[in-house]
Amino acid sequence: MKVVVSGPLGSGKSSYVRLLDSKALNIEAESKQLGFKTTVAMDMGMIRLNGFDVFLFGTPGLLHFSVMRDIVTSGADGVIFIFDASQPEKDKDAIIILNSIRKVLEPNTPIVFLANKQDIKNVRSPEVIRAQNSLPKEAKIFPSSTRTGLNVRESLKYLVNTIFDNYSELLQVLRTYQDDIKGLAKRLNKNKAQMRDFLNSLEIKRFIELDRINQCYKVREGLKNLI
Ligand SMILES: Nc1nc2c(ncn2[C@@H]2O[C@H](COP(=O)(O)OP(=O)(O)OP(=O)(O)O)[C@@H](O)[C@H]2O)c(=O)[nH]1
Ligand SMILES: [Mg+2]
Repeated sequence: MKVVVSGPLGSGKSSYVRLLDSKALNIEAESKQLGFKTTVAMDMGMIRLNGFDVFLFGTPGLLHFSVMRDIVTSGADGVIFIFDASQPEKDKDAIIILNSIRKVLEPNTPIVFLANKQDIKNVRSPEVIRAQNSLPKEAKIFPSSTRTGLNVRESLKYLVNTIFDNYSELLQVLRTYQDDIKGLAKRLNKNKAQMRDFLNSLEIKRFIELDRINQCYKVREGLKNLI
């Protein structure tokens, strides 16, 4: 499963990925203009939840890295979107980035928001960020700190559970047809080429294990809601 961590410059995306995977890779560079290090390509990390691999990809924060942001975002199963609660002036860029990644995401891809840097005194609460950015009332916004770890794991678990809930109906169908790919194709109304792409993408997401020789697959164990 692919989770993308996005948000404006310096909001804490790389810190989020690094907290969940201490071996995470960050392709960053010192910016002469900014005077500090910024992600120029992406962050990459991996975390195992219930024996299930979740791949974390952090996007670059600079507005003009939009091509790279779109590449990193493509194919995401869910998004953690980080607002910098300490710097309202970054919200304008945040919304530009949010709108641009939404164009790349499949419709209904879940997005969980963070109101980050809550370790700093008097920063904005999730409700203030919701109001100031017209986020829908049903959007989940965690108060977080990628410095202390507040709600870092919790927000990822919440997102992964939402992704599982969205897939649960499909997973049920997949379990029924494990030894009958033709039956599955009929049920889903897909032709041979569509089935190949579909099963390959489920394998990449680690939802199934494909047995190409025997033309069957197995839904992986551990695909359940996280506690
Ligand atoms: N106080 C505080 N500082 C934070 C927190 N998270 C990150 N920072 C600081 O904010 C700066 C940027 O953090 P990064 O994790 O690199 O942010 P980023 O979103 O990856 O930044 P870009 O890749 O440049 O867009 C660093 O100096 C961090 O130490 C937080 O929760 N609280
Ligand atoms: Mg970064």
